[in-house]
Amino acid sequence: MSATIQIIGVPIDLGQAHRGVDMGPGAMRYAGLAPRLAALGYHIRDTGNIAVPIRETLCEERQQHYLPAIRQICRAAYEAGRRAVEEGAVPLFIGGDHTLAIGSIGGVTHNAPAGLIWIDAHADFNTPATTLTGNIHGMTLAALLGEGDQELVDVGRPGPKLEPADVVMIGIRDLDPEERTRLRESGIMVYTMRDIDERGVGAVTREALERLEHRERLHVSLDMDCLDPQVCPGVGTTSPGGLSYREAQLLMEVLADSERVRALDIVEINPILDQRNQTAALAVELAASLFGKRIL
Ligand code: B3U
Ligand code: MN
Ligand code: MN
Repeated sequence: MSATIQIIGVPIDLGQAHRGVDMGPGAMRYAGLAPRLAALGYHIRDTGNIAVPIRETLCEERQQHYLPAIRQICRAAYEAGRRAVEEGAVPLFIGGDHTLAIGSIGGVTHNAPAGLIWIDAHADFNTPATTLTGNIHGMTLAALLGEGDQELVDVGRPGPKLEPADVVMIGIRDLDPEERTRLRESGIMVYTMRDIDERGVGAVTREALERLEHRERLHVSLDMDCLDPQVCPGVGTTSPGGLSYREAQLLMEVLADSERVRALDIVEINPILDQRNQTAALAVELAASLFGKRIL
């Protein structure tokens, strides 16, 4: 029997300021996500989108940075992820902004721990005390490690969902001053763009896998702004000096070789800012590589 990949759309756009990320799940579906993965031999189960309220209906939550709605959506993502894993499927969460990972990673670690490979230009390691924007997508990883708003920390089950030693970051290049201090003191292994420039993405990714050797299952959280804006213009927070097309492909291929990836998030695609859906098309190609597409 072939492995099942369950596509879970989370069209959340409440964690950041730009309109349009709520259309990310559609953009990836239209770019052929399901047939691309089915062609690799997987059984694909698309369970549609998690319900997300329209921002215009939440005026009174604006001052709270939409925290109540975000918590509720993350709780639904948590349950969807937990159930997918219990049914033996590989959950593929398509966003939506990166706040969804509070739920997805929580759900995937409900019954057993997992290692997390966080691929992003940003660390999303702010707390309400350190953020400069108030945007909750910049606090996702802090919440998963038990820091910041307790209502986000406790989504799905009380307390932290990960230990610092369970997390490796790749592609980081844009940190806020106090976020940077927090990250340096966190004990998380961080591979910045400088590490990739100096050592190459293949060596860095292999070392990242070794760092997570104590965890058999891996969750990959792919923020598309890890890529260079020249190849990936359709994201809300572009940051120059990102991964090239080839580096991103190799990163996925090396992760695929490990045969340990059991869950994936693809987040932050904003079709309004994109050019002819190229960012979603690239996301589909990267997902195919992560799930085992080989050149030869
Ligand atoms: N660190 C900034 C910017 C940011 C974080 N994540 C994204 N942008 N995509 C913040 O808002 O916390
Ligand atoms: Mn992010
Ligand atoms: Mn980012």
